[in-house]
Amino acid sequence: MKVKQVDEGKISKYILKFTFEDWENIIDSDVIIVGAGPSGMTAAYYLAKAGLKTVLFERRLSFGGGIGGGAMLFHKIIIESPADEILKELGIRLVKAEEDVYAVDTAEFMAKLASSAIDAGAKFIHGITVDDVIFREEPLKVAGVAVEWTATQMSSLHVDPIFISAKAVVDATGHDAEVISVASRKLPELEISIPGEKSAYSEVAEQQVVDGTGKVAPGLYAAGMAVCEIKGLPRMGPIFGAMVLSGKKVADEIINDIRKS
Ligand code: 48F
Repeated sequence: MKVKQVDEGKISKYILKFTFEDWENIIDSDVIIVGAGPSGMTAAYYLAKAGLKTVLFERRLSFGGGIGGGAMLFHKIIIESPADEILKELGIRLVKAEEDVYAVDTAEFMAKLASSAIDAGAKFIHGITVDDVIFREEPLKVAGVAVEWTATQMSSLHVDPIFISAKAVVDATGHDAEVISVASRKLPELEISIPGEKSAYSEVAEQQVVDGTGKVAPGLYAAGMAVCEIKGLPRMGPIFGAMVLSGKKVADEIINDIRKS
């Protein structure tokens, strides 16, 4: 076997060339999703599948958010109907625990959800933290986000971000609802109040998260555990049906809103 010789200069040149091609393309996106947890990746899958230019920014260098940790590091999570239909669509194997209740391997769930969203056309970029939104007046709306390298944030260096525009921004950042929290604090005119998440009550929390998913302000949407934080709902622990159903619901609402506009 003869291995093609590529020198360091070319390696660097191609990395920069194709990275900047991607960045130029995403600078004006249809949808920005913040967070590669179960709700964000499910939303990315359905949005990209509908043909929308979808970029997902993830603070960490990995996929999955809270999936990988399973339940107290045990490598299974629970899925209930009708979320099992979404997992089956993505080729994720389920083991039946009882009628309409299944156990799923965390590694398979993360990997196949990420790969389905990427195959559908969503662009995932890791190591990026979203630390603010862009807004417009008349009409008042969220029009994108400010992004910074996570490494720069961790260093506390004073570095300005760059901005990415979009018709819709999805906060899928999990328990802290980071994007909506910053918008609520810096843009009181959006009138977003944040009561904070409640302690666990799994039986009711799943339905309430799905019901509460959607638009928070013009251009700004909530999915997954961010919904609990901004609506004062209980947490539910390692049952994830509502996370994927929330991701699908927010995607459907955005597809509808963008097609109407
Ligand atoms: O926390 P996470 O998995 O969010 P989710 O989709 O799912 C929640 C469940 O995992 C679990 C649960 C279910 O019962 O309680 O916790 O709501 O994933 C959120 C992702 O967002 C990233 C973070 O690293 C994680 O991977 N993230 C958080 N803040 C930012 C961010 C930010 N400001 N910029 C970029 N990424």
